Amino acid sequence: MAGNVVSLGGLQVASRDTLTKAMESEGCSSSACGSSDRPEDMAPEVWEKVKDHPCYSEEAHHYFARMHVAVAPACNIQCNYCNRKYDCANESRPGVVSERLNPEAAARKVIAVANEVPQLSVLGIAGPGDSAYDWRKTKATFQKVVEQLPDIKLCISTNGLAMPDHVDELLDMNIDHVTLTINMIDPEVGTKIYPWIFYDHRRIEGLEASQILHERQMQSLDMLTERGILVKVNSVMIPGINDEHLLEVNKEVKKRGAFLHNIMPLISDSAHGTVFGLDGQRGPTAAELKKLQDACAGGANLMKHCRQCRADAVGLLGEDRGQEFTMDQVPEEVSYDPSKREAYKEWVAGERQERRAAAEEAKAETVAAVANGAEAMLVAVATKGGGRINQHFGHATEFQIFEVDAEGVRFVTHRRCDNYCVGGYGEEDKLELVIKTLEGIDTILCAKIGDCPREDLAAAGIEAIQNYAYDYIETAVSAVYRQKMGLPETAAEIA
Ligand code: CLF
Ligand code: SF4
Repeated sequence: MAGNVVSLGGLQVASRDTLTKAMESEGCSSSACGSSDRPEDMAPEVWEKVKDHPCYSEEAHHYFARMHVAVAPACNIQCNYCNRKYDCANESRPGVVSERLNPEAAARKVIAVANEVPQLSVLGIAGPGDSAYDWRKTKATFQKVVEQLPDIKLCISTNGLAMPDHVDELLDMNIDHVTLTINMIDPEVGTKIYPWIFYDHRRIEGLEASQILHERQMQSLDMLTERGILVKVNSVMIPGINDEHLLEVNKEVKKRGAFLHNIMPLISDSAHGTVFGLDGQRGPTAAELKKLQDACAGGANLMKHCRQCRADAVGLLGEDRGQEFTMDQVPEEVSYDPSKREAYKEWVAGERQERRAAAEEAKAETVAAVANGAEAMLVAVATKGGGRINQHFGHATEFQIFEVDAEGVRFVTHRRCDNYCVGGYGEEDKLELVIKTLEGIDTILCAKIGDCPREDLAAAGIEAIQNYAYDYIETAVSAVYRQKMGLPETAAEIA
């Protein structure tokens, strides 16, 4: 690496400020989160494992990217929300098909991405079937990748049925992160989700299938946590089937040492051809999901920044650069050049300190200013990553939602919407969709917005503000809140 010079997609930059600007222009489309996951909240060895993992650390997902390679097509169970034509819906957006790869091609692709995407820190295998059942391919892929890229974190997602057979190999391979999909701890509930499993060389149906699956999932969780492997539990929230039951799941996985619990909404569509889709089983509303998440307070820590990505996703969470790296674009011969990733890591180390300090300051100022009590407010933010307000309103495909009140500023969720701005001009119907998506939101912070959409938003009761362009999110949210609530705005006024 030559000094601090970094090239992001061909753009040469030389300092942290310049690199910040580079992220702004290079499409680091991430999003913001705010719950507590700072180094002081956990043991140093755990922080070491999560600090650069975009799914395990909300803070890290501002800065770091994951990529998935779809190398594991076989699966040993049937979920009613899955159609085998598509990818494993346990950790992928349902109805999406990925480019299936053999381990050799996958390793080439990973190296090509590492050369171009400096934010890359994690390689995950999340399908298209089950990574632990199709273990031979999963393992071969990881082995080939670490030969060239020893510092990449390895991560798998599995339904857990085959996991106990491979836990010790995970340790040998330095795999620190495993996602288990656990939708029930009561096999009776499981019968409504899983029609059959394939286990011990036979197909098993009904209650027995769910009983075995449950036992193996609990065994997996225990074995992994006993060995210090960080387990994230994914649960698909299915209204009327396991929605209330997930509270019990949350308590149980906490008891057994899960690091995070990610409650994902069922995405159900008859076009996907799944049992649930064809039966008209609906997914939860945003309000139902939030209610369940709120009810889980005090249980296992919740992940709220999941994007239900594809089994071949590439990039920061919330962006998908997979189409830039299809195999026809990956060279036959590729060798790893560490310079971009190393320079980027160096930059992030300083930048995240600054951002953390800014967020702490914003929190302290908000808490001090609001001591006399004030209502909570929801603020939507358009961001491309780095914890800053750095996206044009018209380019946002999702908004980060922050809540601010007497407790400070915190990320609560994200809301997806279609891309309002197509080819540089706005489309009225898409703006209507954005307005609908932002129901209940008082203010939007973005880097820039045109007069027309600003007026339409105002007519819907939403104020769009661009004065805080490129500021840290928490700092800006706190300032807007104090302004709107008529609270002291400067440290001197607060004192
Ligand atoms: Fe992939 Fe999953 Fe590893 Fe992340 S995704 S295998 S833990 S590297 Fe992340 Fe994507 Fe949500 Fe998964 S946002 S679907 S939680
Ligand atoms: Fe589909 Fe994944 Fe369930 Fe297997 S584990 S049936 S691939 S959703």
